[in-house]
Amino acid sequence: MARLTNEDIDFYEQHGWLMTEPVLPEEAIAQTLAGLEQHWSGHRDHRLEGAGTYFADWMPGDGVGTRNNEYISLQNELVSRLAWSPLIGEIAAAATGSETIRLFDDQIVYKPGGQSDAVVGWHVDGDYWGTCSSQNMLTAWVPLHDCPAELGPLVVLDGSHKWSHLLERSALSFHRKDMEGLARAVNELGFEFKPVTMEMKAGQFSLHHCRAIHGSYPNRSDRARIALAVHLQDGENRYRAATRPDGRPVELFNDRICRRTADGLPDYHDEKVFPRLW
Ligand SMILES: O=C(O)CCC(=O)C(=O)O
Ligand SMILES: [Fe+2]
Repeated sequence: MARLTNEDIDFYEQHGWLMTEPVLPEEAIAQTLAGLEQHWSGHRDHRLEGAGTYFADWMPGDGVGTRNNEYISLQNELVSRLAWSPLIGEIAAAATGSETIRLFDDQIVYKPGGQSDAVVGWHVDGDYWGTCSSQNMLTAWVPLHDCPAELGPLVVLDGSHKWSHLLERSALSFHRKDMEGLARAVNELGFEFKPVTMEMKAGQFSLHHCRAIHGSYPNRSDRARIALAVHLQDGENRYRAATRPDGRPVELFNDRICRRTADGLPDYHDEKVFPRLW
């Protein structure tokens, strides 16, 4: 299904997520894994200043927990081939009804086997993108191997893109460990708490809407669970100034490294930082 059917597009609109057929070539996945090994052995095709300070960049020696490497496609060309693939862009464009799709940023989430409590806490990607004008951004979640439930694949709360804004925001974070408390809060608001597990074969990927609540459970298997999350902007997205609850301005790492528009604002169409997939 390089292109989505109208049913797929309606499904995405109603549920806030979808899973593709196996469409990504084995070779692209193997190259991404090779790119990761290069990265973890210290190789950089392009060096990004600020690793570890402005963005997560797990390196050997940083501990045995979940590994998180952000902005990896800007640094490693093998990873960028998959992360920037027109195929992901075409499917994201069809789902969002946008003519263009650009990278916003990306990350590897590597969960070693044998975890008992290392979760990715429930969160909404859009909450990390306060400076984005669009409410139509999305993420492609790409497992780099077959990913049955025991490996702790991505879990999306069905339909939550329609009501996540009604929840107390502070209850949600990538780094929060309490997976159970949210069900109560959702039910109290009168919505159904319906987790959907993105169990997929290598070559498949899922999309989730930027307002969809998602997270993942521990990897209880004896193998690593490795996924590439490609965060994407639709054609409408622009920079807009935003402030945190404490009044400080929101500044994303993207804002530090991209060029400026004529009026001096971060340009989210800068091809060097936000390559166009579609
Ligand atoms: O890989 C995971 O478990 C979490 C990924 C995630 O938060 C995302 O794809 O937006
Ligand atoms: Fe996420």
